[in-house]
Amino acid sequence: MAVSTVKVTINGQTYDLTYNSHSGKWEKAITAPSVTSYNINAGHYYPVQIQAADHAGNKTSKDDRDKTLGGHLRLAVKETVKPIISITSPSGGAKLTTASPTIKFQLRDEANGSGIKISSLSLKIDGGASIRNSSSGMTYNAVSGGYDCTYVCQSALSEGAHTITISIQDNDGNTANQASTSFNVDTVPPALNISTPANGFITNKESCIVSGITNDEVSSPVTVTIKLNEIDQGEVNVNKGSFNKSINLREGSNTIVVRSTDSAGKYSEVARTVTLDTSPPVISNVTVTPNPVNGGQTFTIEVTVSD
Ligand SMILES: [Ca+2]
Ligand SMILES: [Ca+2]
Repeated sequence: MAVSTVKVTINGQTYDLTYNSHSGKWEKAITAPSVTSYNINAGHYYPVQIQAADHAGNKTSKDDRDKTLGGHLRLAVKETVKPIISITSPSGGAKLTTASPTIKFQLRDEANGSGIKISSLSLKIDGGASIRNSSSGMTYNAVSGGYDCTYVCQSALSEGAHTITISIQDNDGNTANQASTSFNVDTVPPALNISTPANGFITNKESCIVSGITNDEVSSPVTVTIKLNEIDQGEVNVNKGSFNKSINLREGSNTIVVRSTDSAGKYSEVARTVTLDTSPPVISNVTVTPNPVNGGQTFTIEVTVSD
């Protein structure tokens, strides 16, 4: 008997195949479904069903569960859209005051995509060994379209510049454009040396020069503030680390606090106590004994002075 029709059904669409007398086969060129098969079932394929009928009205069908032909009736369809990596923290150029920073990033695949393959995650610090989704310090939470991830650096980073790079693939093997961010670790406050005044300085001049040298290894330039008796003395110019500023002391004891702050926010402070004394000593009494004194003899002079 002769075959009358052969049909194929994929993803709810049925197509008629045509007989090719050269090959003796039934065939058709079919446009694949636009959506990846990754999430269709556990096997990640579209089931294909074949139905054949003869002129007598007998029908037979085969599908993906068939013991012999089932393996050929599974159509894998892949999408080709790269997933996207967004590093949300730290921002580029950030100055971090911890040596064990927290890196936050998002992994997203497109709508109806195959989804993020979290086991393909690779995070590198300064081009070092890959840190994986299963690595200590890494957490990842499933969200719509992908994952929100957090990595807490497990060993202290050195002072200075570092770069994080992150790679990921989706379940269909599309590799995201690598994401990276560079930042500085700065755990050390600026060096600060006060040249003048010396601590405990006593003067009769109201005007006092506060001068010194400061700098920071990682996060120069620094800013300097001077407080006199807890009152800020205004802008302090710092030129290549050197600064000097004239301030006006009050009579008596004065407290000067100089603070140098780097651009990471770490600071050093030095305090000086300075005394302004503009009152001359007072001579209140003088005695000369004996007076008169005989020539060539000793006399004693006693002066009472207070300050
Ligand atoms: Ca994709
Ligand atoms: Ca610093």
